Amino acid sequence: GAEPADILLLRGMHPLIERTLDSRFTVHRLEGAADPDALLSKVGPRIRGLCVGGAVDGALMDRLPALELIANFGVGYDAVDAKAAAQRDIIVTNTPDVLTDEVADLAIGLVLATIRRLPQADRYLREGHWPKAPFPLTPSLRGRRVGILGLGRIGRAIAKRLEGFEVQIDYYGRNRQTDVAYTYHDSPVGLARAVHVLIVVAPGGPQTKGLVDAAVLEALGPEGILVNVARGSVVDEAALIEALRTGTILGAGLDVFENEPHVPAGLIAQDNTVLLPHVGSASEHTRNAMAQLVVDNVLSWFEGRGPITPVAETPWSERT
Ligand code: 8YV
Repeated sequence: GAEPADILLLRGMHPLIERTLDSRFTVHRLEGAADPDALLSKVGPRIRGLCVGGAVDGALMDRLPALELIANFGVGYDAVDAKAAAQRDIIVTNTPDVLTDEVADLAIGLVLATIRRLPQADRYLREGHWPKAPFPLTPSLRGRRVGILGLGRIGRAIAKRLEGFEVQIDYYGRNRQTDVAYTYHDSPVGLARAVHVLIVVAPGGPQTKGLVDAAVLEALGPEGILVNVARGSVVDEAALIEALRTGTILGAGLDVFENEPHVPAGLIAQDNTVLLPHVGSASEHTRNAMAQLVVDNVLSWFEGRGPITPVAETPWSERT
C-alpha cells in the first residue's frame, strides 16, 4: 500500500531497533550526519516517527510538523516533554513492565552491596590485604527497616523481593495504596525517619526534583543507607555529598546521577558509596525486551492499531 513512513533516530539505538526499522521504514539518522541541522531541515517535514533514548523538547517537535509518535527506549520518560507532545497531538510511548524485575533485582543487589560493602571487600582482596587482616566488619540488613520512596511497578517488585529478606517495609508515595500491607508515610521525611535503608524509585521530572533533600537525609540518620535506582534529579546531589562526608548518613548506593555520565568527584572520593553507571535495566535479556517493545509500538502505530504502551500524558483512544 502506502509508502513506508519516515522515522528519525537522533542517536544509535539498540541493534534490534535499528535492524527492524531499516527493514520496514525509511530511517534517517542525525548522529554522524555531516550537517545534522541541515539534515533536520531537509527531512524534518516528512518525519512521522521518532525513536529516542534521550531528550526531546517542544522546539524539536516544532521542526517535525508531521510527527505522530515518539517511542522512548526506557520506562522513565522525564527527558521527553510529554505535555508538549500532547499539545501537538503526538503520542509518546515508553517501555514499562518488561524491565520491572531486572531493575528490582539490581536494586536489591545495590542494597546488599552498599550495606555489606561488597565492592570494598572485593578491592580489599585484590589489593592483597586479606592475608594481613580480615576485612572489617560491616553494617547489616538484619533487623533493619527498609523504606521505598515511590511504590509503583518497580517499587512493588522491590518490596516483594524484600519480603523474602524478612525486613519491615515502609513506603511513601503521593497516595496511600490500599492493597498493600506496608506501612505508609505521608512525607519523604516521615519515611526517612522510620527506616534505615531508603530506596528511591520515584519517577524523575519537575514533580520529584530534589524530593530527597538535606532534611530527608538528616531524618535518615547516621545509620542510614540511601539507594537510588530512579533518576539523579530526585536526590539533591550536593546535599547527599555533604551528608556522606559529614556522617549525617552512613552510605549510599547509586545507579543514577544528576548529570550523567558525569559523576561528581565528591561521590567518587567517598569510601562509603557504591557507584554504578546506570545499569538497572542493562542486561542483554532486558534490553532486548525493551527494544522489542519500542519496535512493537512503532509497528502497531504505523499499521493503524494504535500505540501499545502510551504514557499517561498522551492517552490513546481510537479516533473515529
Ligand atoms: C534507560 C532507564 O532508559 O528505563 C529507564 O527509565 O533509566 C533506562 O532503562 C536506558 O538507559 C536507556 O536509555
